[in-house]
Amino acid sequence: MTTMATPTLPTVEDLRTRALDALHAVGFHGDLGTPGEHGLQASTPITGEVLFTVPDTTAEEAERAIAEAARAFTTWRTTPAPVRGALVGRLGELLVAHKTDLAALVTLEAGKITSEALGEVQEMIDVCQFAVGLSRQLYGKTIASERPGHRLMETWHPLGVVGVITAFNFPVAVWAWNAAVALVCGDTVVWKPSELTPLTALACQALIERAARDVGAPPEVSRLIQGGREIGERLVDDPRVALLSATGSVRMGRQVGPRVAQRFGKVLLELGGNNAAIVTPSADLELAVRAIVFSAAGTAGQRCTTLRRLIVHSSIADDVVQRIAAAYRQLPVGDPFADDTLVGPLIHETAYRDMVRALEIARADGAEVIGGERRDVGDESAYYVAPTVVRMPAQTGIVHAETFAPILYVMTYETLDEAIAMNNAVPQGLSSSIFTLDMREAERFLAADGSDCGIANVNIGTSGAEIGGAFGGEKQTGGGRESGSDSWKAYMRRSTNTINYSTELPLAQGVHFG
Ligand code: UN1
Repeated sequence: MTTMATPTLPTVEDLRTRALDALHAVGFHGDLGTPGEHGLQASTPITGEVLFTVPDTTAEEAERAIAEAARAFTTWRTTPAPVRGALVGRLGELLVAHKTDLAALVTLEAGKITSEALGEVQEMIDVCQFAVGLSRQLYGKTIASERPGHRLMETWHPLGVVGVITAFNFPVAVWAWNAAVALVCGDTVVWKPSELTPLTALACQALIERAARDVGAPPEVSRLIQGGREIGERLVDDPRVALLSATGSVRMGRQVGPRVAQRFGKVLLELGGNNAAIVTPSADLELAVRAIVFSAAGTAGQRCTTLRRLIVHSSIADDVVQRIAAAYRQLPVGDPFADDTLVGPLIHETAYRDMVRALEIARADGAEVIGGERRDVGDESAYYVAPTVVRMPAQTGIVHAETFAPILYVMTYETLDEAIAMNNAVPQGLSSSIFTLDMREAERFLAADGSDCGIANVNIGTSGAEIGGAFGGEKQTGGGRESGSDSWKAYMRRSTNTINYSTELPLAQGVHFG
């Protein structure tokens, strides 16, 4: 027991009441079973207890959901895009009205502290607003034709049913990134959320159905299927699912990617990250440490974008480590609903075991481990840990793996080339940062021979991206891009059109035929 731990956790009755209040507020009035009944066990990492049982989707129901979405697509694709935007606009309004309800469910099921849970719902609102604007900006290009009296252009059309598989750690935002953009693009959506977060999924489904009713859109444009791997596999293998957007582990992506490719479906993969920040001697250390602590310890280290590796110039390494360790000692760990908590629980026992194992391997490799102990908060089935700084003699072994826990490995470098090489020397390629006040170093990091990641930042951490940019990463992260910029193109098909408005029939490339 430490002084920083929350002395008492809420009771399971408290948590059930919170969940029901939030679900009823968003308009969910379905049945929930009691713990232990057949179905998905909706548990909370706050106490490790099961709150309710959520019916899982049967094979027939999943088939019906995909069929309904496929049928709805036949009318949705020709509904004018700005009219489709109205549905997403209404969803955004409902999210504004129910921000705290949905955030409470995110805290309950994912264990996020309230501020981060609210931030996640804000991310949904942001992407809805972005998508509404996008609904009037699905532009194609007009291209100069080589033939007289001809026009060459590109038209973007809806793709079909988009299957969305999401992870526990962003249980609502990642659905919204996909659904908001897919829906304005004229696609319909079938969502398979993590089996760890079924209640937040029910709440989102209630909101999108309400939004559809309010604007007169067919509710079948967005369907929810809940269950384990077998239910997700239906989206993977069903030829009616034109695009499968899947967020999860590299292992999952390795299986899903080839299976969808086998049937010539499209995939959008958001897999693991192993994100690094370089801290150079010119860095504003006060700012850098604040950014590092949020990126490494926030969400208890359970974001894809979590900072996992710190590559510090040897001349400042001791100072940086001391500052981070001092900040970590001040971080309140405990009940994520409590106002002062900054680090909530790990999602489950397996996550805790993975963390313990990673630290054992690091120690065996000669690491110095600062922090990282389990915090006793009075409930043995909940897993609260102190964030840890792990000084590694070199970037070896376990540092190459993504462990979903608040572990920050620290390595030193001498030259910027070496630091960039270390940044890039892992199999994953999601996010990266450099802390420097030297513009040459910053530009070098962002250049073609700099960071190889999908996200490369200067003087901010690796996590907490805005929705306006395209989100995703390279290498084993899977190559997908979601949310802002021109990510919408992944949700549409491109048609190249050549129009001859002349009375002649010139052939391209100067070919004469008869
Ligand atoms: C994720 O961890 O799967 O950049 C998504 C961030 C958030 C999204 C993270 N906006 O940290």
